[in-house]
Amino acid sequence: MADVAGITREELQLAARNHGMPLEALRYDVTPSGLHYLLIHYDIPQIDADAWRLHVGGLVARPLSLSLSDLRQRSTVTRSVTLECAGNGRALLAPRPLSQPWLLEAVGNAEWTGVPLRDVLEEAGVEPSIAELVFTGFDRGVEGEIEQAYERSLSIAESMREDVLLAFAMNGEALPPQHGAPLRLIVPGWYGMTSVKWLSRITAVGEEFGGYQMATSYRFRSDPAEVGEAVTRVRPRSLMIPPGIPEFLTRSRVLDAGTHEVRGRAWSGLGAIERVEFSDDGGGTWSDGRLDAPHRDSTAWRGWSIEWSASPGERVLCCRATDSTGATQPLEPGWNVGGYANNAVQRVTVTVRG
Ligand SMILES: Nc1nc2c(c(=O)[nH]1)N[C@H]1C(S)=C(S)[C@@H](COP(=O)(O)O)O[C@H]1N2
Ligand SMILES: [Mo]
Repeated sequence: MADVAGITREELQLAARNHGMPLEALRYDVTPSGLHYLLIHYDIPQIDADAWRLHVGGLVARPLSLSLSDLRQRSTVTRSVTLECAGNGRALLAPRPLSQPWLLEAVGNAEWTGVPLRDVLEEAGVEPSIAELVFTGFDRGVEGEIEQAYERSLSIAESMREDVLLAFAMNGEALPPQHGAPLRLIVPGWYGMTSVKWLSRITAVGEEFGGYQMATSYRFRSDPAEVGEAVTRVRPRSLMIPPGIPEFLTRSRVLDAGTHEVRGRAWSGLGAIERVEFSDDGGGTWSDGRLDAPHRDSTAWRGWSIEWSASPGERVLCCRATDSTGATQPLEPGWNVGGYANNAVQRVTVTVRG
C-alpha cells in the first residue's frame, strides 16, 4: 500500500464519521445497510418525516408539494444500484488531497425503492426552456468559506432517464437517517455526490447552476486555479475480497499455499463490465477471471472470481476491470487537486505459507 503517513487530525475526524464498506462485505450482492459506505459533508439533519414535504418548483407549469405518503401511493420501483464516492482511492494519491481520506472502501450496492423522478417531473410539467434540475438537501454547512445547503444539479436529459429514482427505502426498509431519510435522489452510473440525500426541493432552472458543489467542488483540476471538467460518471473498477486472514495492525494477509477461489465485484458507470483480470505479481502478468451472470439490474455491480494457485512467498494481488467502452483501470493513479475518480488497480499484499 502507498504510504499514507502524516494523516491529519481533520482527516481522521472525517474518516471516523464517514465509514467505508469492509472489503469482505463484497461477498454480499446486496450490501447490508449498516455495511454500506457513508459520506456526509455536514451533519445528518433533523427532519420531521410527518411534516416534511418535497417542493417541486421553478420552471414548471404546476408546482408540487408532496408528502411522503403522496409519494408512497404512486407506482414505485425497486432497483439495485452500486454507489461509489468520487473520492474513493483519494488517500492513495501522492501528494494526498486533504479531504475524506478514502482508501478503496467507499462503495456499496443497495436495493433502492422509490418513485421514478421522471414521473414527478412529468406531473409538474417542466417548461421547454428548462436546462437543469437543482436538488437541494436539508443539510447545511460551511465549505470553501461559503455557507450553503448541500445542492447539486443534473441536466434535464439525465433527470428524465427511467432509472433515476426519488428513493424512500433502502434494502426494503425506510431510509435510515444517515442515508438521506425521508427521501433522496439516486442517479445510477454517476459518482455518489450526485445522489442528493435529505431532499427538500427540486427546482427547474433555465441555465447551468453554479452552486459550490457544481462549479467549485467535484471538478478535475491539475491546478486549483483551473476551471476543470466536471466529475460525472463512475470509471470502471474491480475489487477483490482480500483472501486469507489479516494481520491486525497492518491488515496484510496470510494464507496457505494451494488453490484458492478469489472473488470480487466490478462496476462502471460508462458501460457494462466485460472483463476482469487478476494478477499475483503486482500487475506483471494477468489472467482472465470468470464473470458471474450479468445482474438483473444493469445499474448494479457484477461478480467475478478466479481459481488462484498460490505458491509460497510474498505476493501482490491485483485485479483490473474493463467495460464495454474499452475503458480500463490504470496501474498507477492519475492525480488531481480534489483527489477524484482514482480507479487505479487494487493491490493486496499476501504472504503465502509453504
Ligand atoms: N444532502 C446531501 N446529499 C449527499 C451528500 C451530502 O453530504 N449531503 N453526500 C454525497 C456524497 S459525496 C456521496 S458519495 C453520497 C453518499 O451516499 P451514502 O452515504 O448513502 O452512501 O451521498 C451524496 N449525497
Ligand atoms: Mo462522495
